[in-house]
Amino acid sequence: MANVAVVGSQWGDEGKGKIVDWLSERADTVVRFQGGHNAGHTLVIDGQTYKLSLLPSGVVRPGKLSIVGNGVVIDPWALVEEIETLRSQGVDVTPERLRIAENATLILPLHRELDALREAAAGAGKIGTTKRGIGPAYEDKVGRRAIRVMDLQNPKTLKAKLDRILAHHNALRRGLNQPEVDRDELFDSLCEIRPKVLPFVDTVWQLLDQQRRAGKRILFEGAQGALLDIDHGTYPFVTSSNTVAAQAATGSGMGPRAIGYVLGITKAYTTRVGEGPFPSEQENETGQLLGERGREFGTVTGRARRCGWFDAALVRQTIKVAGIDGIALTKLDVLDGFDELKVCVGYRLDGKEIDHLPAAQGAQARVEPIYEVLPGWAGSTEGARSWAELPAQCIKYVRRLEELIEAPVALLSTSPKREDTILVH
Ligand code: 2SA
Ligand code: MG
Repeated sequence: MANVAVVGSQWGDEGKGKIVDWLSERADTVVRFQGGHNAGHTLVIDGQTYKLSLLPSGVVRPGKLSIVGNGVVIDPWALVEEIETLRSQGVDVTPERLRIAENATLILPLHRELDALREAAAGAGKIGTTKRGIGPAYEDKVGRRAIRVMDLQNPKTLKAKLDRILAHHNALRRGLNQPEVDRDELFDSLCEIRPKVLPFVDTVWQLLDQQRRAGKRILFEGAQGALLDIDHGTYPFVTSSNTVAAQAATGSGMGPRAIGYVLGITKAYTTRVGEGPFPSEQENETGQLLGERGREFGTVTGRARRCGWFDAALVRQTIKVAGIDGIALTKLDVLDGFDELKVCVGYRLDGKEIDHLPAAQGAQARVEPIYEVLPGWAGSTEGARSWAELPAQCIKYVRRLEELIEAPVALLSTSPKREDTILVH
C-alpha cells in the first residue's frame, strides 16, 4: 500500500477522524502536518469515544508511531492537557508512541489572546475562528520571530528570542490597550511546561526518512478542509495554513514523492463552521434537519455547523487543487428518507453560468447555486457494510456524484463506527 494523505475536501468536519483511524490500522506511522488544536477529530473505538485536537489519530492505537510535524502549530499547554486526558482514558501516550518536530512553531498565550481580541473587535467582519491562537502563531512563523519547540531545549537563548517576539507583540498590545506581556513571567511558564514536552521532541524529518527507507507505511492526517486553505480556500474566511495534500510533504519534512495516494474526505452534504460564503447553505428546515440528523456540532468549540446540500462544483474544484485521487464519502445515512436531494452543479454569477467558485470575495458572496435534483431513497443505509445493502437510488446518487466531481468514490462510510465502512472497488 502506498503512503496515503488524507485531507478534507470541503470546509472541514467531513469525518476524517474515523477514516484516518480505519486507515491507521494498516499504517505504521500517522503524521499531522498542518493546523493545531483547532482540529477536532472524534474517534469511536470499541464503544469508547476519544476527542483529539492536536494529536494524530494513530495515538489511540497501540503499536503505531504518531508524529506532529513541523507544519503544525503547538500550544504546549493544550498538548499536555490532551496527553493527560488520553492517559485518564487508558491510552498510554509515551515518547515511544509520540514524536514532535523540533522545528514546529509554538502557540503562546499571547497568540490566543490576540486571536480573541481581533475577533471581538471585528464585528461583522469577523472570521469565526476557533480562538485558539492559530492565525497569530502562523503570522509569527512567517514573520521569522516565532518561538519553536527546539527553543524549549535551550533556556539560555530562549530569553533573547522572547525579547524579540515581545518587542513586536507588546507594541501591538499597547495599540490595543492591552497590558504588556512580561518577559520573565512568560519565560518561567515555558520553563514550567518544558519537562512535559521535551521527552517527545525529535528530528522528525530524519525519523520519517528512516521509516520510508525501511518500507514503513506512513499515513498523513490533514485537518480542516481544502476550502479553508490559506491559498485555495474562501479567503479571508480560511484558516492560516495550507490544508491541501501538498502540505503533507512540506509540513512533515518529506518530498512530494513520499505521498502515493491522496484520499479526500467528503461529506454527502455540506457543512461549514464560522463565517464566509456557502452557496448551497440551507437556512431553513432542510438545513436544520441535516444538522440534527448529522449531529453537526464542533468537536472543539461545540459550535453548531451551518448545513446545506452537496456542492459538486466546489468538490470538483478542491479535488483539483488538493490533488485528490479518490474520495471517502461519509455520512450518507444522514440523507436517508429525503424525498429528493439537491446537488449544486455550478453557479450563476451576474447572469452568467460558471462551473467553479471564483476567487474574489465579493463574487463568492454573490454566486447563486444551480441545482440538479435527484430522487431520494426509502430505507436505511445506516451501518451498511456492503454495496449490496444500499438502496438502488442511493447507489445512483453516489454514482452521479462521482461523475460530477470527476473522481471515484474509494470508501463509503455509513455510521461513526469504524466497522461501518464500505471499500468500493
Ligand atoms: P482558525 O481558528 O484560525 O483555524 O479559524 C479559521 C477558520 O477555519 C475554520 N476552522 C474549522 N472549521 C471546521 N472544523 C474545525 N475544527 C473543529 C472541528 C471546529 C470546532 O473539527 O470540529 O470545534 O468548532 C476548524 N478549525 C478551524 C474556522 O471555523 C474559521 O472559519
Ligand atoms: Mg472536525
